[in-house]
Amino acid sequence: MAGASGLAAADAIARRYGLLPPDSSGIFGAGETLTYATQSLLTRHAAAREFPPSMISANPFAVPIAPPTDAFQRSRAIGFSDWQLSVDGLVRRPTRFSLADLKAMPVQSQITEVACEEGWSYVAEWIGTPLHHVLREVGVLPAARYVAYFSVEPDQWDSLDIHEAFHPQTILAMGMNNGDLPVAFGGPLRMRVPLQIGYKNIKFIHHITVTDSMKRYGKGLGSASPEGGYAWFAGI
Ligand SMILES: Nc1nc2c(c(=O)[nH]1)N[C@H]1C(S)=C(S)[C@@H](COP(=O)(O)O)O[C@H]1N2
Ligand SMILES: [Mo]
Repeated sequence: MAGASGLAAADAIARRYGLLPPDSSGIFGAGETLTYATQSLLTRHAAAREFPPSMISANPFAVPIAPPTDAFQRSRAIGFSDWQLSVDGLVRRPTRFSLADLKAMPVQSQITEVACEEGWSYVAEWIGTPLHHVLREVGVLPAARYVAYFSVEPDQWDSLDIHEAFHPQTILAMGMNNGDLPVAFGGPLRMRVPLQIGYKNIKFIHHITVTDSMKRYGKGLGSASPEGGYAWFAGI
């Protein structure tokens, strides 16, 4: 009973502060709301741990990916010179960026950990453009609440709330450990979210959309993960 009324109170507070995650209904909904609301209030201004170069993993493990499509292979053969990131939705200036456009923006390097929900992790240096630079470039409209991002790999997509999207450590990674980002690790363009668990770090990003609701995407739970039983909010 105490647990149930605690969850009800958490739900009421979360609603008041606009802290309901997209997967807040359903069996685990109250628990997801409690986790998201408390953690996002705590971590909104927090930073993921950054490591010294001596901590970079010698043998980082890449989760095996589905065989890239023919279109991906053709792009790879020309050094991804035709790769496009389209950014649209609740923005003033929908824009298509090439990798060269992104590299011309301010670039950040971070040595952070990727942690998979299955229990392993590794530390690497990630080099890329902070997502907030891209979002400022396109001009996010005030109604925006989420930023959804999509891979060229089918069914690989996720979203962040607007605070996480503007977090200084959320970057569009194009480099890893002083080289180009290898395809196995999501090259040429990967969402790198060190404050969230591995599966939010989607590889081969080609589309970003800014929205006020995640209801229109997939089953409306905010990402592909809750459709498979994992939480949308996966803060660490
Ligand atoms: N496009 C795409 N992105 C993906 C995945 C995937 O299968 N396809 N796997 C995710 C999962 S479950 C994890 S834990 C991390 C693994 O990152 P790594 O391959 O760099 O270890 O990538 C995430 N991003
Ligand atoms: Mo994972």
